[in-house]
Amino acid sequence: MENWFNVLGAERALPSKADTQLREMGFVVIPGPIPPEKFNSIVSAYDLAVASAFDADVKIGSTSIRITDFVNRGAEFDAFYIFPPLLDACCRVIGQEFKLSVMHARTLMPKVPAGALHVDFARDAEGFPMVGFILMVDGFHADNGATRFTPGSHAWPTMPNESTSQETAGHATQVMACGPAGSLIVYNGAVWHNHSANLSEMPRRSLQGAYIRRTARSGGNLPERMTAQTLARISPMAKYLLAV
Ligand SMILES: O=C(O)CCC(=O)C(=O)O
Repeated sequence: MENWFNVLGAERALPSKADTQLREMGFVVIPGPIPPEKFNSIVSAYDLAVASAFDADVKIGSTSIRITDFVNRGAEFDAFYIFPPLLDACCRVIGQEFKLSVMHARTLMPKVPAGALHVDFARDAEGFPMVGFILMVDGFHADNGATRFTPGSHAWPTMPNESTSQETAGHATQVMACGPAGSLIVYNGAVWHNHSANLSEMPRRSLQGAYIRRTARSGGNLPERMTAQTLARISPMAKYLLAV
């Protein structure tokens, strides 16, 4: 069997400038795998997949709607979780064998406040346990809820104070991850982050996922949910990344 961790790590697909930013700031915005002229088909597929999801897979929160399991919602979404620069980032940040934990849609509703800063997975004795990615289905701008990050905070020993982090929405050290539709945010799961306020009248659509250590438990029972249709379509490398 192929040693995929070594294969992926050897490719060095993340440009060195992006690698430096990810290492120093804890996040980076890079062009995603689908070129702008073809991206409309992704937007249509997203809307269709969201509209046709069963209620059990839809979580409506106070600021956003989340729909689980985008591994099994169409071939259009396959390119995102096997994107070589993202996998290279996982090799570098996680530093050991990893797997996809979740991939879901998140639509931030119009006219909602910023979310409190948080970390997804704090650093531990083994290092950084998670790499997240956010595909901008709509362009992310300063006024439509772009993800906000506190640069360098993945290396801090402290955690964001959930009770005050809401007030830091406009703090000077905050950086908004903005970009045109199709851009991909890659971030270290230990960096302080959340969405900013969506002041616009429009929803902010995104596809989000997380890679974790291979020894950790996947979120959302990902291996159990795999459909025969998806398994017939995806590559051996994709199966390795999904741990199926
Ligand atoms: O939707 C966003 O901009 C932020 C997402 C986030 O904070 C998370 O998934 O942990």
